[in-house]
Amino acid sequence: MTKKLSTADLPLPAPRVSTPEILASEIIERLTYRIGKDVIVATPHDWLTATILVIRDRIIDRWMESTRGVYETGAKRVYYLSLEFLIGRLMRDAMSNLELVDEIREALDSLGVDLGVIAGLEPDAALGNGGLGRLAACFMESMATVDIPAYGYGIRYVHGLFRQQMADGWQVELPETWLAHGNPWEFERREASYEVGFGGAVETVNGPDDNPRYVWRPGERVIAIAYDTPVVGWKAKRINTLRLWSAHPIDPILLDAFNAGDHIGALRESNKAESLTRVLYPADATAAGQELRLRQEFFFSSASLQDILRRHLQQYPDFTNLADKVSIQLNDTHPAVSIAEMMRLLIDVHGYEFDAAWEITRNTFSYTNHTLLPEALESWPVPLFERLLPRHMQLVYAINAKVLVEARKDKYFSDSEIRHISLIHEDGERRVRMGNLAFIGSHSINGVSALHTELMKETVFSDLHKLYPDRINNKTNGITPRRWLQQCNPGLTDLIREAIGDAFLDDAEKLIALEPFADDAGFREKFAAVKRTNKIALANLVYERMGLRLDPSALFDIQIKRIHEYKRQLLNIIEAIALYDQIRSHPELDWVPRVKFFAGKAAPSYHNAKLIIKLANDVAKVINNDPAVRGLLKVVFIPNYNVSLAEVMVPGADLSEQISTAGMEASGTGNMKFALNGALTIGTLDGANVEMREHVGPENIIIFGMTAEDVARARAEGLNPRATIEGSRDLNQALSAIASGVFSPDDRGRYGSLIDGLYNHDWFMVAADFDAYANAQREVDALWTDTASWYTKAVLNTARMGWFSSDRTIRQYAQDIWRA
Ligand code: B1N
Repeated sequence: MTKKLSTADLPLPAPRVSTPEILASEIIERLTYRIGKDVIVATPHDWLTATILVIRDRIIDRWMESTRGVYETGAKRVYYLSLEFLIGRLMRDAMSNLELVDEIREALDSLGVDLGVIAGLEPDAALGNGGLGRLAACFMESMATVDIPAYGYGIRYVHGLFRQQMADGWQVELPETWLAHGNPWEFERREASYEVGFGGAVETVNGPDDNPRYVWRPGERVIAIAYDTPVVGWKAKRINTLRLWSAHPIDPILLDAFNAGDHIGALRESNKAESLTRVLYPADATAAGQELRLRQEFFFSSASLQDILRRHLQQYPDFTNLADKVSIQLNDTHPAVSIAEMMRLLIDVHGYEFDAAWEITRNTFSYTNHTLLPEALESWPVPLFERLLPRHMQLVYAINAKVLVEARKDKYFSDSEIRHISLIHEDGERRVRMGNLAFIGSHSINGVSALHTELMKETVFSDLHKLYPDRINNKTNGITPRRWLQQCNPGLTDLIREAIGDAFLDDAEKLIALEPFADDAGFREKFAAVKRTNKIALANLVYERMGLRLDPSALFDIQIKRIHEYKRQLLNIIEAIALYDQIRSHPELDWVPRVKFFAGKAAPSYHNAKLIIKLANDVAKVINNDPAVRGLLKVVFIPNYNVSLAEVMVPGADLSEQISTAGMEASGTGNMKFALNGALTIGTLDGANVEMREHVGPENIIIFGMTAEDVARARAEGLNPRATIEGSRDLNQALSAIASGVFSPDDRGRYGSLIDGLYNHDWFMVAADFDAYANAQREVDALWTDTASWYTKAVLNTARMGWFSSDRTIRQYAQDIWRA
């Protein structure tokens, strides 16, 4: 028998010292004893792994301290449930937040290893599609930074977002294999494993006649195994945990089948279980309606909730205080089935009555909505939901009954209002509405920018908002300034430190002290020099990857984000063509040299998005090779956009394109990254652009085009895009060129349908906004020519963007929603 020891009795490991000499000797130690390699035969990858292991050891002590601290103080824990975490690389983030970058670089230098080279070998953890997943990653870092005990819960996909390759300008998707060399950041926790069921039936067990109890007997079961990754906050004040679930079979091999000679059949169960967490759905801002997706959602929701409840019971006798000790934030509706699973666990497993369970559930959960696009609102066919989750289906009906009776009897809601509030969509095929479930089961529902939150109240959730007027609130998104300024732009960071000291590193809003430097010509020149260095780095990347030479003194104009019609890459490309025509017709004018950069992935099944990528490449080929352009305009589509590429492109931008159809981009977060790094924004009054204008000042951002209200009105009244096109010479000419095959001589009809869409309905207001956009671009040209005034604005953007730190966002969640 071993005696139970408290940590006070235990000898703790000696704190690690981090001089370059000690770090170097530890790296050799890891290389030898963990990896089993001699220095002479070590590959760059071995050096990377050895270095990560040394950094990791410096995280672990504080990680355990952080976890211990929560137990001892009884502090509230926040759980962030997200089907996506778009993390990118971790090594530089960890080194930088531990403040060890210089020491490690020196240690590696002494071993003849280049930190930059091995850092470039670390694969991106691309467990997300775009903004929603990247927001989850920024939030994890900020929760550690502002000292909130938090756990992220998600799925450990074997294959993250696909790798994008170009084949003759078309997107081709290849599997992504971030785990190929192992993952030194994660810890497998075999002891933290749970059963998750699917299918089967619900049995009634004896209870009093008026209160029967139910148990779910699933027909299939899989095991969820936890993998933990430490999340280091700024200066390593706190280390939180990202816990990702992997699915495994209960019986890896069906012995009966195996022994009967059916060797493949014996693995069927195993393959089925493991396929659950094999791949991330590549859908951004669209609902992925397949059964496997619902299985993924329930799998990680159930495992996470079982884990959360188990942890609670280690500390408290029951769940009456759950909402005081636990907040669960749902990142969109992807984990919304958690609400039904919480009810099942409380009622069926822990014996709570329905009303008590409902009270606990609603007080514990909160929900963030990230989009109003109808195609992104998740709903599941009732027969599918019922077959996969029969007990949850019962609970959804029970919750619905409770809410609809309340709406009808107490609040006299009309039939139409009741129809909108119901958890079951009834027009045509009956479906379970996950947004309504998330709303009804939460005490807080937030949007991600001021405009988006107002539109939520007026559109998708107007009736629910009327029923529960106190629930909707706004939490404007943010970005972590560690990754998106300090780490990706060390040159600018050093320049700012020289000017205003280090306070902004702890509090991004202190960047405001930079304001007076906007008028200091000497400072502006240094700012411009840093920008130029970053542009050269980006130009070098383009040359190395694509063999294309770019002039770093040209205006670098960048649009990077998922390819989606509402984001209007097409508007940008059409404007490039119009500019191309003008440059050729007016060689006598002083055109501003410009490079238009694009990067981004299209959902593999999104036909028009893939066509837009091909068009960008077709247009690039023509413009870049036309001698009449005299190098004044280049168009570049950089393949395989990911977090690491963004970290090079964002610091190298002069102009940031944020040109979505107003009312359609919930917030955007790329917009914030560019402005923080001193790019000017050309954008619509959409998402967080609206608040950026308020912060940086309307004279320091270029806003154009229709407002959300204009768009709503135009759609309601119907508009005449053909007349608009015919009324705009430049637009008309550019569209005719595309439609007639000027850019696709090998297939002249390639873009016929894309352009027809503009003539026929122009749903995204590309034609409607074209002239305003083109005029705004010429305004940008004029500004660029006045270098002093350009950089005054650029500096003011950096100085005034501190509010968009995700630390601010997280503090607001903590104060208003989590009360943590
Ligand atoms: O979430 C970001 C916002 O900044 C963007 O404006 C918004 O478009 C993005 C289904 C989504 N909304 N919805 C998704 C992602 C994956 C999926 O399967 C929907 N992504 C957003 C952060 O708030």
